[in-house]
Amino acid sequence: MSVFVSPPELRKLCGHNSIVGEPDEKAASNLGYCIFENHYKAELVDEIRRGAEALEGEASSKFLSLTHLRKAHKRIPAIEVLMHDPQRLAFLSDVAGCELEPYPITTAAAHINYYRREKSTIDFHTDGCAFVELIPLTITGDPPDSATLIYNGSIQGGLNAARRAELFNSDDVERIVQQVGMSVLLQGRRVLHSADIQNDSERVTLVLPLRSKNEPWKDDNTLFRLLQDDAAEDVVDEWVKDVAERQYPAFRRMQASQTS
Ligand SMILES: O=C(O)CCC(=O)C(=O)O
Ligand SMILES: [Fe+2]
Repeated sequence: MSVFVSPPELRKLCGHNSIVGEPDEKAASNLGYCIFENHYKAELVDEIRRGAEALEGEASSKFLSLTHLRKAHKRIPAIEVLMHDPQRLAFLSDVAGCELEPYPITTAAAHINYYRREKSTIDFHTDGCAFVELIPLTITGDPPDSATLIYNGSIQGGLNAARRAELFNSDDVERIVQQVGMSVLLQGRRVLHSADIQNDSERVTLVLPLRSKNEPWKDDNTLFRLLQDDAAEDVVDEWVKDVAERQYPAFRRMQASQTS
């Protein structure tokens, strides 16, 4: 990143919202979403864009009707560079209001979503990981028009409305218009959301999951959920190790600090 904007200043420059309603103890912070100019190096993003185009044939569609390429950082080395950029992580942590780290489960640590004409984008859902950074790589259309849809209400209420097919046109849905060069940081685990394309638009997006370093148990990626996308041999050992060696010890430390 070439420019660093401090979060209070950033909040003046960009859309920013907090999780609405009652205090949410399951959330890792009170950020709902924030949209901001990302200033990532053009050469790095170009390399990622070229890799994403070249690998589209290998994307698969299983869970949530989403066509995506998983563990994209293992296929496109430039993604790995961006994921671990300390300046990026410091900036996103400030925006989120808690220290963030890249998501540690390889199959779920970076993916590329392909939204193509006449294909579904992604069903309304909450994420398994606590936060995602959405980085659009290409948006085409006449004029280009693609958005992340955020339901401004309870997750269960939104899911019930989605089941009745009432959600896409609801006044309770906020439309965050995506633009290349901008990122959206979203606490997608605690906010019901989806994606939309209009005017024959198409969008290819790099999705970089993150979580709270201090509260890694705030994570909804059960093994059951991961198995809806991943083969057992690709995910079981890493998931068990993470829960046993990171998530649970961190939870116990938090409990101990509350009783001492
Ligand atoms: O691309 C978007 O607008 C949303 C993507 C998303 O929700 C996801 O990948 O989990
Ligand atoms: Fe999501």
